[in-house]
Amino acid sequence: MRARRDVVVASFTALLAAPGLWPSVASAQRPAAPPAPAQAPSAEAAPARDETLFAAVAAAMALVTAYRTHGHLAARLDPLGGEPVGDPALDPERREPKLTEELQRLIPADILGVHVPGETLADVLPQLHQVYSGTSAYEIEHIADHEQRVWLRTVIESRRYHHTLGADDKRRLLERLTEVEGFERYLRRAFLGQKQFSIEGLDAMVPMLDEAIALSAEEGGHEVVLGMAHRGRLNVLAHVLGRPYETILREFEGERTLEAVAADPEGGTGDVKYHLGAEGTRKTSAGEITVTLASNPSHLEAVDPVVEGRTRAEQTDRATRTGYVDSSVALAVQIHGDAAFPAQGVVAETLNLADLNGYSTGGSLHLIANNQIGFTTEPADARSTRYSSDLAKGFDLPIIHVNADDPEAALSAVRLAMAFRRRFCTDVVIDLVGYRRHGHNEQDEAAYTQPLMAARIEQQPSVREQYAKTLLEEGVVSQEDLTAMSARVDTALKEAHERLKTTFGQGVPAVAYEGRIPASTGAEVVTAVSEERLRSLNDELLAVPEGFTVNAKLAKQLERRRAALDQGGIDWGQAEELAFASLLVEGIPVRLTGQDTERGTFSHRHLVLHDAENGQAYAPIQNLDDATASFEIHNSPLSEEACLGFEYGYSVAAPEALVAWEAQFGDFVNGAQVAVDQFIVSGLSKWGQTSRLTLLLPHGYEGNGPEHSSARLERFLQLAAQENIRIVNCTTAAQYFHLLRRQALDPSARPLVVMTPKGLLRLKQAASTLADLTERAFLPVLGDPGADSSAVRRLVLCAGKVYYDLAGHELRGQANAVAVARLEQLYPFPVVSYAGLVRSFPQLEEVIWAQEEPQNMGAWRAIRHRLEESLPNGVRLRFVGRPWRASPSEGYPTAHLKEQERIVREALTL
Ligand SMILES: Cc1ncc(C[n+]2csc(CCOP(=O)(O)OP(=O)(O)O)c2C)c(N)n1
Repeated sequence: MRARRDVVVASFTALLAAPGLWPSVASAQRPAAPPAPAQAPSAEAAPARDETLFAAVAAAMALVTAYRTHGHLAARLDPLGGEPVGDPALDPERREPKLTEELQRLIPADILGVHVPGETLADVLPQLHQVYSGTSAYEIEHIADHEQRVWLRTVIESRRYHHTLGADDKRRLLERLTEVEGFERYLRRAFLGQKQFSIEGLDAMVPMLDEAIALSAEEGGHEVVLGMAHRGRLNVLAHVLGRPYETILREFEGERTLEAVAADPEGGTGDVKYHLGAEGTRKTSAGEITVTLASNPSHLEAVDPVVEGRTRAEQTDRATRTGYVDSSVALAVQIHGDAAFPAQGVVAETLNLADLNGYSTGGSLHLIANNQIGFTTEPADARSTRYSSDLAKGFDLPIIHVNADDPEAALSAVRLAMAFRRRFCTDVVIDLVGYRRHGHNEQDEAAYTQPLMAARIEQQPSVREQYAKTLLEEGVVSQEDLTAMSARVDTALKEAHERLKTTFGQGVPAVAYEGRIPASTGAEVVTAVSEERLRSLNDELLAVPEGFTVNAKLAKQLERRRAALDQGGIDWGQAEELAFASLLVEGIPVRLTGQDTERGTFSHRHLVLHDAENGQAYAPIQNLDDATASFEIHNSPLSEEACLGFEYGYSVAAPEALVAWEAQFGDFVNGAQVAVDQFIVSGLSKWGQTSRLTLLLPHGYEGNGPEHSSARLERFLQLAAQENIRIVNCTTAAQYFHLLRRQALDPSARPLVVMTPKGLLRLKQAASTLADLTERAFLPVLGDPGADSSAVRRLVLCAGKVYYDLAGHELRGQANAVAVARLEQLYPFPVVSYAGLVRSFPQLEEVIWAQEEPQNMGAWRAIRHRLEESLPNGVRLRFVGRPWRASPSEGYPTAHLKEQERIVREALTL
């Protein structure tokens, strides 16, 4: 050990002597270095002074590293004056040797590799303190990428993005803060006690968003997509989106007078004012840019993936083969709550999407609106980490903390964040540390639970007041300017309010609501495709480039797809790819994602092939000669909520595209229940927002246990109303083909839930012929063509795979008086087709609804009244299926088989 240390000492003293190593240090200060010894001297022989110097420089370097790594612990981030915890590593006196001022003056800055100005450690130390422990602070040293770390250190220490504002910019900033504060104060005065979720304490957020938007426009962006919860949302709507004051005041008036109630989508419920989305156009020096605030449910952070999906859709050129993504054209901005960010799992799920091929938006800006409280819960009870932002460290993201009462520093934080994004296409987090001036909302009393904090806040001048004082002292504004500024804001609000009042009684224009969905496809949607086109697409889908080696086993399976067009046996995977391909040549883009979706969980799809020799991927469907639209296909990460939310966002922003998400097994979709409940099924009613998002939910009662059987059909049926979604369980490949095409081509867009099968993927009886694709359309009800209508006394109606269990059972041949039919579309319920089916059996005595699910699950409870409504007098309706159960199916295959047999026998036995 000792010998090694000696060598180090020797080489360091040699370094000290090297010419040019101390260029910026006056020779008087320069320590006299001994000539480099030819051989390493023993420790005893080395001059003690050099050893001290060596150790001092090492300590100085460690001190610099400590500032970079832990400087944030000493930063003045809390506007309420909370003392930073500090860190002993930042104290030069606690270093070994003590870095006294005298010693500090001996250590040249050059060898420390810092970018702050100064010649010695004594000069740079205060600068480092100001940079890393001022009203901004940085966490960057956890980042694994060396280039990013070095870049960040350089720009942070050289303050490249820390602009000092000119007088005009300062006045503009003060004006903005005056508007922000004036708006909140006016609302509170005019609508005492109504919820506004005031921004006060985090007012800087609005000019920060202004800055991000302006920078995005400068970089050539044409869209900024924002997602945020309640806090400060009205202020953002008014000032960032430019929604006229009147429209927001109308919402407040609507709470006390029906006269002013804003129009909801026809027949919809509407939503509270702090959930509504909006779109605005901002003029910037670089031109106009669209700003979209995504509609948002109460469920905190649920909007995060939606924002990402919307942004990705904006960035994607769907006229290219694979959907070329240009992340400079749109920026995603997610505003988080400090309690929600570390605690809601969807945040982590969404962060995990950031760098994935199928999901990246080239870096999102995250702004934690950190008011140091979550409702009444304090950080100590809200998270196990020091900062709200710590989760982001695991994703290697830079984190900028900034004191919300230093608005200029807050703008600098945005400039740095945007520069980082531009350079590295990576997410950045800004933790804006402020406070909450009032209770959680305007009906709460903060002093009940946080008496000390509330008392402290009462003493705290607002950021506008503080900034106005600074600008007064700097001579940038006069007292008269300040008075005029406030008066201007107040007058604008009063005038808007007066104008609004004059419109009361005139009615409010209704929000347009899209047409109702026809239960059947209707004449205008042609889903059949010509034989010629299908043949040529089929050939192209089976073609691979010269030299590409398809796995031999797979090649045999794929070859069957060639023969299937002539011999029949078009299976699910083939019908699906033909449907997609036919859409692409008609100019309809398709995006398909899900867990292991490229191959298909059940190895039935194989849209992406992998060269057996070199592993390279090739997707024939992305290379169709006549395709004029993109086909995006991606295996998703193992997330349901973020992935489904993302696709919802994408589908809303790309209404022309068929966007499909596939669950691994349909049952797992309930991991995304928030996305289903809060966006997919209710978005139309709440916000007038819908899409043609398609959920593929593979499942099957096949003895694989309660988590692989049902896909929870009942959940979707319970949520279906006012024709908000479509729910289908189709039983042939051709039905699936027509369904997909209808979903893409139907002029009235709605989300579609497809209860896709597992067992039917390869079942011969479920396969189709070419004629089924060239001639027919999707049929919501499939009758029983083999039945003798006049003999039928019982109609067994079912949905999905159980049909084949019934149709193929040994009892079926003996049950002449029984017809077995299929309800392929469960919602909207095909009233006319069902009534026609029932009427086609004149001797009918009973209808049995046969399902595999327990009686409290599946379709029964949702469609029972529909089944009854069309029954002729005297015809009974009966349920056959599993009894009421707390879990969807048996865990043991033998128990499953027994139960399955019982259901089929009961349904078929007269
Ligand atoms: C998923 C979810 N759980 C609970 C709530 C109820 N809730 C509304 S706001 C809030 C506190 C949020 O605190 P924070 O994230 O810090 O945002 P702030 O309100 O302080 O701006 C809670 C618990 C909710 N809206 N969503």
